[in-house]
Amino acid sequence: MSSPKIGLIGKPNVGKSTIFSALTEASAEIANYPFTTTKPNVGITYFPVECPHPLVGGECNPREGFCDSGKRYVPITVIDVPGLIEGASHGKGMGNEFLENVRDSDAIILVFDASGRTSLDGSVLEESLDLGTSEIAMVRNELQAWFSRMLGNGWEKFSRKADSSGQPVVQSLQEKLGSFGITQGKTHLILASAPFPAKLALWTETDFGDFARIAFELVKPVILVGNKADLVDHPPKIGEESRFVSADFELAASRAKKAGLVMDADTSLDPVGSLTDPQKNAIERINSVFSRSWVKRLRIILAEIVRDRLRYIVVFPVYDEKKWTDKEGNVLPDAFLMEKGSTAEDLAYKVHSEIGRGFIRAIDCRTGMVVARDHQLSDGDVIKIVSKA
Ligand SMILES: Nc1nc2c(ncn2[C@@H]2O[C@H](COP(=O)(O)OP(=O)(O)OP(=O)(O)O)[C@@H](O)[C@H]2O)c(=O)[nH]1
Ligand SMILES: [Mg+2]
Repeated sequence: MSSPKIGLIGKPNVGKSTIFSALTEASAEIANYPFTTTKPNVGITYFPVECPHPLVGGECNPREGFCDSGKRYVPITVIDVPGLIEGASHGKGMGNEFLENVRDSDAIILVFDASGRTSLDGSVLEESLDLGTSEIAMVRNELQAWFSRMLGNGWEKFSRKADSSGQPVVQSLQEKLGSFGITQGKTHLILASAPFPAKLALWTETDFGDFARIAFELVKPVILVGNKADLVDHPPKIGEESRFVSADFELAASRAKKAGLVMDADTSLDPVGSLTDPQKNAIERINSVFSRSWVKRLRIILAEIVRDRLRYIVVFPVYDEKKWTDKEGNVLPDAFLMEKGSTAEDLAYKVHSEIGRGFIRAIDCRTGMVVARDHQLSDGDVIKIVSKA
């Protein structure tokens, strides 16, 4: 099953790999110089949702992720991309290749340095410079320029064929956009947001650029995260919505939790048992950063991305509508994150394209009611699909 994907991008040395390591169990190389990461790191983080298993008694048997104290932890893939510099979209610093790794990301976290202690190419600065706005603009430009170039690649031949085929523009564009994880519905949304020429052969660089800009606004959200908040007393002003974190301290917190030294609540760490003085001091320092009103925890940001920006709900497909199991008797084996507004038929296709094609009806297992293919799913639904397949 393909889990949602979130890509981490930003200039070198801002702490992308530190965020990656704090979010996932994977270890990535972290160091205080640019281009530490030379190959993308891919790892899994988990998003907690309410598990409905108490309603059928016993435990559940997740195929992916796990269940703990009534919370089902649904996997999300995180991709840590090597640092991007100006010109990356044209291949500078291998940027082109790196950006390929976020091609089908559902959302992108643009990490910038909130402390202003790294230059645009990632070298460490002696004094703090207010670079937030320019580094965000640089990374965003590179991302959009890369997407726009990918879109425009081989356009002449593509557009000639598409225009003469007589099929709707959305459908033709799908050939190009499918690999970016952009569905037809989303393409519609982008096309409706600006006056794109009806004939594809008339599209120019400006149209590719507009399409890319709108794509990253509407369907592949870019979330700004300012890191190294521990190094400054106030958040920098960057003139648009942003969240601030301290990945170093997040990583320390996740290690302390793993070592059983603390319980990790939303804003603070509570020591467990008796700790040494250095351990107590370290926890105090971490708590003093996490308690700042403008500093956010990574997992809260993750929840905001999944719930508010991607607008995902969780749906549990099952085979047996009474026992909520698959054919082998596993209770609630799957938990899918799907966009709000998804239908019973969308779920059928997500389970398997054959199941989707053979869709007959679905059953809402919580109520026992039969629902039609265009029935919109709700958060926490347990659904049986009846299919010819
Ligand atoms: N003070 C402070 N330092 C941090 C924080 N996060 C990361 N760092 C430090 O910043 C340096 C770069 O961190 P990395 O995670 O390797 O940065 P990166 O963005 O992955 O860098 P590249 O792979 O070179 O693009 C390391 O020395 C980290 O320890 C933070 O929240 N606070
Ligand atoms: Mg790195």
